Amino acid sequence: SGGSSESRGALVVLEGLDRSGKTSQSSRLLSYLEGLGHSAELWRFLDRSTDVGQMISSYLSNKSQLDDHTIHLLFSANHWEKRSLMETKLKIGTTLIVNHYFYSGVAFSSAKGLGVEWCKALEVGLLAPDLVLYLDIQPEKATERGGYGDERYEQLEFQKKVSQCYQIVDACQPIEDIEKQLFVRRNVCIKNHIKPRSNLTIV
Ligand code: 2DT
Repeated sequence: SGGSSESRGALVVLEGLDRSGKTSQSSRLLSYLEGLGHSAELWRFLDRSTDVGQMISSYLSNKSQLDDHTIHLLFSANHWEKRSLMETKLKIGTTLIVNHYFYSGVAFSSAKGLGVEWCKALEVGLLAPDLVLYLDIQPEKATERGGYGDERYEQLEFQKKVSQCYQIVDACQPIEDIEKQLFVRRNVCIKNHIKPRSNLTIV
């Protein structure tokens, strides 16, 4: 809905485990785009600037306990509360480079045993990315990179589960099965310039 395809910014998402290099790569991508004269911003989820973000932050740093469904709902709320600003920025031509989005929501929560469909359902209606870059790293390798902090999710055993929950699609399956698994399908153009080919779409 809305936003002319010529002028809008692109929604680019970087996904991957902790210490997979999202922050380094996203800031390089930002400089690159700015160097080309694009208007671009770096975002991240969780977004700690809101009340909801603060609740999640305190959960992650073990200052509060929350039921797994509850924390999933909060992460989802954190995506939803940023939706309209995200849409506004994209429509005025700003490209958003976002570290973690609902793919993480689904991967981290389903790694705890929540149903994938239940997790996904809450994200339906959010803006679909134009491009998702998944930085693939073995969880063991990631720990060697300067180690984790003390946040709740920064533990090897848990990260291993999460890495299995990110849905990397096996392209050798029957075509209908692959289609079912592709969470978001988009035509993407990222060469010298990021130029979305279509209007904003919705998950
Ligand atoms: P940092 O933003 O500090 O990397 O930590 N996560 C993220 C979820 O469990 N669900 C979500 O929906 C999102 C966006 C991934 C955020 C941590 O929270 C996890 C890392």
